[in-house]
Amino acid sequence: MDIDIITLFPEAFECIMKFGPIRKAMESGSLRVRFFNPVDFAPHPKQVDDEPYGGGAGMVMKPEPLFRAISKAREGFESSHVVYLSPQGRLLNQEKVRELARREHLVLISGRYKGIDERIMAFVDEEISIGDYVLSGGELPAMVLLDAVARLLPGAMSDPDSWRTDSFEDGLLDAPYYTRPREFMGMEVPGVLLSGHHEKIEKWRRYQRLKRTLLKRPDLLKRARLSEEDRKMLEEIKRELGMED
Ligand code: 4GT
Repeated sequence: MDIDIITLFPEAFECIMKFGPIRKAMESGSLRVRFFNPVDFAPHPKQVDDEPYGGGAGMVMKPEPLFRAISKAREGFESSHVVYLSPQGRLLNQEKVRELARREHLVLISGRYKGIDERIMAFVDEEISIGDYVLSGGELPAMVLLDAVARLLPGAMSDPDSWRTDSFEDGLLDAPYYTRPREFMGMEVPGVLLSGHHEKIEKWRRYQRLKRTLLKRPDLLKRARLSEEDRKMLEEIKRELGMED
């Protein structure tokens, strides 16, 4: 897929392009990333921001350079999905990430200052937020989205099956993990993980995922894909924890 990023600070993305899933997806040919700087689309004197109408503190990104950058990015694509990263957007989750990863072309707009001129929203398909907090620019949110999408593309992961057990893949949190040594500061690795009994290990992991989700993010259980066996296990966990309702 193709991801184009509209930003005043393309250099900010350098560190994440050098390693990890984004680099791997690019090397394997499943991801192309380009940058469009509104400064390059601004007429003289290359002004990309201006004072807000109505007054008030801070500057606003001017519409023309943004529009011209979006139009340039869209050239040659049949369908482009334009995303503006902003605190006003819908919260990003793994379901949305999966949906975006299926697109042919994403255009991500990273804002600065107080944000972009509202009239640019006429050319935006979707507004996405990465959480309920304010950042000084949309670059970090675009990097978060880029990383989350890239790791789902073919060739991005050294172990391509690894995503199957990710948190959220079926709406549950991930199970706990342990590695060597068997005993650390008096704490033992759960015996079942050393048993070599695959069925028991899978069952233990499922149990742990359900228990963790119930305790840490019960809100997720409402939307999780649960089998009949999962529901039974969940009832058992609630009984053990004295959480019967
Ligand atoms: C937070 C988020 C975001 C910002 C978020 C426009 C100028 C918005 C600064 C930008 N802060 N962008 N996407 N929570 N700040 O996703």
